[in-house]
Amino acid sequence: MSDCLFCKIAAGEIPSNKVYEDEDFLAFHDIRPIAPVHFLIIPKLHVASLAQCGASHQALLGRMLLLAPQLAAEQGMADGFKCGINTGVGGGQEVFHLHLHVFGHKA
Ligand code: DGP
Repeated sequence: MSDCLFCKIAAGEIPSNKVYEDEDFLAFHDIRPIAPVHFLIIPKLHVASLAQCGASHQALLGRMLLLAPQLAAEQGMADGFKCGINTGVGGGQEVFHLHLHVFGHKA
């Protein structure tokens, strides 16, 4: 989507502090961290929010979730981490491109 901030980050049109990238996902540090380590995992496919996901997104969601422990460990959160998906205006979502917050402290 041409006017989506995270699509522009995924396309490299807006710079980000990258944590991980593959064909389908990008992870980058949050610009307003709420913990010493705080990054976002996004699918490159534009999906506005978790509420817009259906059965066709099942594999995408599974792969996105499974990236969290892998990347958290790589970022030094050996003791554990928190995850969140803010969903919809009422859920505090500000950027309407699906993203998984992963945050915590280095062990
Ligand atoms: P939310 O939609 O409320 O789940 O959170 C969106 C998050 O995205 C928020 O924690 C701040 C982060 N964010 C917003 N704009 C940018 C940006 O341009 N670059 C980066 N790295 N993070 C951003």
